[in-house]
Amino acid sequence: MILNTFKNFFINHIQKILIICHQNADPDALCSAYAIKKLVAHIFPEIESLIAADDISKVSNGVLEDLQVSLAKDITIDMFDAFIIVDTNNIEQLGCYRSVVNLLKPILLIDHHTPHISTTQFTKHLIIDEASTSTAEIVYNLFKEAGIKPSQDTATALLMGITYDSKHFLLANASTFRAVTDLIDAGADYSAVIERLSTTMSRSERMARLKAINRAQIHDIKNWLIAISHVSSYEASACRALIETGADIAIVIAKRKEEIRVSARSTQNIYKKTGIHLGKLMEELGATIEGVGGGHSTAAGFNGKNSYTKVIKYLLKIIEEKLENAPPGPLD
Ligand SMILES: [Mn+2]
Repeated sequence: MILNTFKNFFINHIQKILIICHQNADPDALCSAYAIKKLVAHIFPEIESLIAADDISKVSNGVLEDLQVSLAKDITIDMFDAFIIVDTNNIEQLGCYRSVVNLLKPILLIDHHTPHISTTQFTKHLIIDEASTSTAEIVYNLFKEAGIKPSQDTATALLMGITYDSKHFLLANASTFRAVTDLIDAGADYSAVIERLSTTMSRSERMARLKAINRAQIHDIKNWLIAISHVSSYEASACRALIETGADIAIVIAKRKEEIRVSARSTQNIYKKTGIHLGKLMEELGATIEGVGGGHSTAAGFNGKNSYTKVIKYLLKIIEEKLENAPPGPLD
């Protein structure tokens, strides 16, 4: 019962509480903090609560405007009796607020990440659900257990956090959707959420993506589509754009003076069927051409000094070799 943990925390004589988000706070952190503030006001109306973050992300700036809430300014942490830390699995991520752990005051942690060992050492007040795709979903569950229907604004905030952190429901599970329908029933404005979260890309990033698509060379190797392109910046975003557009593997190179940066992305499908591991591919590139490469199975990068054509030639050769004994790509 997470509500018990929440209520027990307030047994401490608390008059003023600070709700702290991680550095570069994203919409999940900010919206969760906002909804917690509302929940505290509902259950413990005598307690004053403020929200703080060292800084917030660009999209979160718009979210703050939507919620018409401001972050605490000109505060010192010893003004508060207790702290709630949201969406943060590592105290270093609190930035200028990381010293709250040294005050020996009550701290409640609400999060959906696997907690870092250093984090669980300083408090026993933990509401952690790693199965949840967002912290906002956990906060929604607090409202639900308390039998409190969130206001329209709070419901919209929670839906915003859930939508953002579940990557627009790519990572959602049954409880995510249950939360979503409840929140929409409570008046959450889904179209406002989508509009707020989809206007996050800068013009220069959109331009880089469009140029990457325009310049892409497409290699059809055993029906697998390999797209290779170049931009001057936003190479990772350009890779994602090529994958979203239909490539099985996307490689985008950014040339910067003496240096080149290579970003690579692939679909889960080609990784599962062919075993091509981009992190290893980039490591191999680093062993052959001056530079350092590495990463994950479907997302990797390389930084080096060599020429653009040499890198492309090498990567294509390796991919071709690896696909030789692999099953072909899907045909419609
Ligand atoms: Mn989160």
